[in-house]
Amino acid sequence: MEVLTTAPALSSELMELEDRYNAHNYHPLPVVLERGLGVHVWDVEGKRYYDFLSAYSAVNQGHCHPRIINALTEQAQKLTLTSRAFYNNLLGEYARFITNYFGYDRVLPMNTGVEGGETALKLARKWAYEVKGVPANQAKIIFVEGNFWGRTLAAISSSTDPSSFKNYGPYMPGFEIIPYNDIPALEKALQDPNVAGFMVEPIQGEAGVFVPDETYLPAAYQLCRDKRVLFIADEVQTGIARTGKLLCCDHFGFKPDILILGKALSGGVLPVSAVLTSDEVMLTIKPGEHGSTFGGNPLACAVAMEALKVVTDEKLAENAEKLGQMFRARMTDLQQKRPDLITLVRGKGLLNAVVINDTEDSHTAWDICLKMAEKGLLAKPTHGNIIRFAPPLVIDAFQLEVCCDTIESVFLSYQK
Ligand code: IF1
Repeated sequence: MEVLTTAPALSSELMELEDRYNAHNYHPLPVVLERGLGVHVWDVEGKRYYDFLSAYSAVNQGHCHPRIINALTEQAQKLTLTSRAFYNNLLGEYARFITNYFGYDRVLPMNTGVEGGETALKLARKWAYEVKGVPANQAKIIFVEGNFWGRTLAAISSSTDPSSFKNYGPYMPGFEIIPYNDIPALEKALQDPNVAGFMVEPIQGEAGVFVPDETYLPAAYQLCRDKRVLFIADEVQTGIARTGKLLCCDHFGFKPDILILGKALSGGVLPVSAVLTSDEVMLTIKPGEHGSTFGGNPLACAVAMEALKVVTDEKLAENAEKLGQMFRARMTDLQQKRPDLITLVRGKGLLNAVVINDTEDSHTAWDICLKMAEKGLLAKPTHGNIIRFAPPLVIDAFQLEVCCDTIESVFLSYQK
């Protein structure tokens, strides 16, 4: 990993320390952060940045939200973990709260987003065998090209990105991958009576904030209804108000059969994920047939309830909708000033991306992110030539204008 020669001593020293002793499974921007509050983070030299990545949409409520931190610290001094070998006093309250909040019969609490995905797929397979009547070990799951739902062997078995799956084989059987945003392809795949579920991100985050046609998701949902296939929405990144509604699927007026949440479910304070679905699906898993040491721990319950209350109380979805429109208007204006540099702007709510007019392997997007970092704004390219912009949803109009001015100044002065 190259380290900026101009990086201040302490940052350089800490980057080299991580480089020496940590796995090299990431290529971070050369910024060493040590504090965060709201829309801001500070590096070890005390420089302040606007955070336009939000830990991949895990800090929608802003860094270290006081109410969420308070919920964490209060519960942490009472009881953090019992395992599910015993009841605890918060899981029942949390389960009632979150199922009412999203409108589902039941929740299965897990920790990371990918565990949520794995849980959703196990539920879909079990439901297929025990309710739909699919023959043993014949259940199929349909995924779309460009999906990303984590790093486990099952998750990378459904990936079309070599950096996710290369040299990790053999892969999970029973997975079929079809083009995204393509209803005829889904119609064809659902001719197979053994299909248990269709798992899809309403907007593809990692692939580069791909927003499908407005008709795609509702049409896909209807096809699943017609063929008695479970529509599984991976809202780990698009959920929790990120796209201008509580759930991205809310833009299209249907409720997924299985909903997967993670990231901002805890406000970025600790790993909390959840799978929500109906009694018919959820109760196919019997005692001892699935679980996790930390799943449903009282600390996570306390934090997640407060994190969700903050989303409602601070009207974060409404703010994301309004400021997202402002942001895309500013970026579209910028695209017209620099059509040589910006191909297009796309997104929904405060999940947006600027596609750079260069090849995936070019360093243009990276260089632009380095220059934005120098000017106090943190963003990171995804897939080489796409820069994702996703600030915490607590950002206000003034701050957003200031950040758009920063982004504009970097793009207008950038020479390839
Ligand atoms: C990395 C980005 C990647 C997700 C969706 C499930 C998960 C994720 C839609 C799994 C996780 C993270 C993982 C992190 C980078 C980031 C990411 F899209 F957000 F940018 F990689 F694609 N569903 N996304 O986005 O959740 O198990 O990580 O809690 O692995 O590099 P997790």
